[in-house]
Amino acid sequence: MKITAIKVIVCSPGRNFVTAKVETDAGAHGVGDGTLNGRELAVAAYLRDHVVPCLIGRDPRRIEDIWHYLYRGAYWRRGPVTMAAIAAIDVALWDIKAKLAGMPLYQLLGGRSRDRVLVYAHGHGADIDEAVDDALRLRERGYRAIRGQCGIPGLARTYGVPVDGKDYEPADAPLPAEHAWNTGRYLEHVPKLFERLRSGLGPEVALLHDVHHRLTPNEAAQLGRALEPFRLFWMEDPAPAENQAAFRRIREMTTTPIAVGEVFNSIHDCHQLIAEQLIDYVRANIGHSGGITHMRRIAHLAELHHVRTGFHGATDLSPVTMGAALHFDLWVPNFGIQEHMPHSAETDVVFPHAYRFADGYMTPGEAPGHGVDIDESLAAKFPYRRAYLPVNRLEDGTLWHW
Ligand code: CS2
Ligand code: MG
Repeated sequence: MKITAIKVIVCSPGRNFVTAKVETDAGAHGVGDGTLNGRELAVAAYLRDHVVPCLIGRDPRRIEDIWHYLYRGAYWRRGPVTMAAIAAIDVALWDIKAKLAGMPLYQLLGGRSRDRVLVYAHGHGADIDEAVDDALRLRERGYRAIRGQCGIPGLARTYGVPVDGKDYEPADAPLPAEHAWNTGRYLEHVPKLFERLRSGLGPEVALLHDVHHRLTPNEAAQLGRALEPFRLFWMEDPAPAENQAAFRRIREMTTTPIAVGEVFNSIHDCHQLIAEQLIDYVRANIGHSGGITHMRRIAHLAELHHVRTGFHGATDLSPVTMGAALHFDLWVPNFGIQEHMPHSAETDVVFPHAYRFADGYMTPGEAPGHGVDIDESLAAKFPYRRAYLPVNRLEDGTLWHW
């Protein structure tokens, strides 16, 4: 059996996506997601120029060998562009293998460990009242886990809070917009939001919050302590994690659970965080961390140290990553939760998929493979547009973490 062609498709049905479609002489094709928000064309070029020519004629069933061929063979290991490109190929190959076996992917991984996948939704508002109303609406729609974000008085824009009826975090500016950040105001306000969310939603709803890397370890420890009375499911990305040992400070000071890892692309980015049990949830995901083959290693390492998965599932990961993630979530023994941020209607039609949401949970469907495809002719109607997320500056002009 041979790989006969690999198409690299870049489209923008609401936001940009990079998709690899691997074709074989056995009839079955597979689809993988290589989207890297704001750097999409770098992954597309990496795939087209450096990966596709090396794979034509190879046996698509040799997933492990192809993974190492692309990882070790590049000589230049790791990095978000390389690992997103490897993920796109890896997920497409798992899709093919499961289709050839006539099984949904979760069966090939080892079968179901659970019946359905708990997901969390994004609740937000310009102020606390709006955020609480939004969370109550999500609860009515069935969600049992809700992330809370709200505007901070004195700051024109805050991460996770959409304005002007736009989609959340649109990444729509042809050059990055600049926002202002003030840590003191943020630390003062967020505990008030969670006091209201906990009293408004009751004790059962799981509450989450994303700090988006903006605090120092000591400030993160302060926030974690202030949030303890509201029993969060997790506090996400409380500080930048390039320095993994820095999380010891946060860990020692607070019992609020910690989730980190949406910007990670390799097991080495989280090895110390996991091995020292400095976090509770690892957010590395299939699309950015080398596909199913590599994510399986991260999950197994995490299992040894009581760390559970909490896949990043923002809409800058395509429905292909969502489909593959839900199969993985249904199987992986140390599953924690899955982020669910519904895609736009245009994205959903370009990527027909078998997964479904009901009653606060998702299921990947029973279609052979990962159950997500791309409609190429429809995708061609949505050409790439350059689009960036914003950056942050402190009020004195210093560039900060966004
Ligand atoms: C976020 C992401 O979903 C999340 O938790 O942190 O929306 C993140 O900002 C984007 O994926 C960046 O591309
Ligand atoms: Mg996040």
